[in-house]
Amino acid sequence: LRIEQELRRALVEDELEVHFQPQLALGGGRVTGAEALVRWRHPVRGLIAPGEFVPVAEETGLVEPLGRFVLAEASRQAAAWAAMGIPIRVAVNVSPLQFRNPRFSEAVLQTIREAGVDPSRIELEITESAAMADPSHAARELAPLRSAGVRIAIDDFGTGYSNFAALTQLPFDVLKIDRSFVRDALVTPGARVVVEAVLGLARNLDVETVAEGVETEEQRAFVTAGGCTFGQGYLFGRPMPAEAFEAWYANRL
Ligand code: G
Ligand code: G
Ligand code: MN
Ligand code: NA
Repeated sequence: LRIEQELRRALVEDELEVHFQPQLALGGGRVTGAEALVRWRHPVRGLIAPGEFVPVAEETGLVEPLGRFVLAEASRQAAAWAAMGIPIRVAVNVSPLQFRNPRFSEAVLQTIREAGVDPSRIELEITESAAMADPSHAARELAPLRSAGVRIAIDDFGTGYSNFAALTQLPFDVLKIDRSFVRDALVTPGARVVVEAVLGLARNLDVETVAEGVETEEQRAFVTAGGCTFGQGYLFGRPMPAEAFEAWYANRL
């Protein structure tokens, strides 16, 4: 209960902040995007990771304002970066609960419009399990977003139970291979098979791929050889505040 009240206060008093983790084209190494990851700058406890408070937000009806805050902040940042000569996309996580809203796409498009960002700079990450919980709802909500130019990524792919027939009916642009498979790909045959299968599926569906959690040169080489489009992970860069991201970006040029 206490954490719920504190989270309400955090939303009002600007204690939440958004960090950005780089995404690179595996062929060539160009920085193409960043994933927005929320953190709570708690006055006493310091920086709190989303795993500790996003579930609380989901249980207490705070996930709507939280999601709106992160999307608005990510949109504002993407527009500012484009104006500064950092022309990258920003990917935003969507809570499964938020996605269930029958007005989801409407609300998202309104926030993006208010931020004045080109919708093609925004990518929404819907988890595989949220997308597959109700494939016809997912198709209905994703279509207008995609028509407006927003990119759609399926997050944590490989961890859910995909109905492949339904998946092929979904309008999306990119599959994000869950980091557990990338981590284990060079260790366990099962994980390697999953990574190769997802890359093959994406190729056949003509969608792009992001390998998450790339930590080593060997993992980078493995997913690159398999034809993965983008990489994200500590090997390239950790999630960083916007100003640190700008310094990191400038350093690479
Ligand atoms: O940021 P971290 O590396 O600790 O992220 C942990 C988890 O929290 C990830 O699964 C990520 O998808 C989730 N997460 C991070 N930021 C957000 C957010 O803004 N909204 C939602 N719903 N989940 C987020
Ligand atoms: O579930 P989601 O895809 O949104 O996950 C993003 C999470 O993955 C964030 O918590 C981020 O900090 C974490 N992450 C990103 N890169 C790496 C990495 O290379 N290794 C590990 N262990 N975690 C990572
Ligand atoms: Mn994500
Ligand atoms: Na993921």
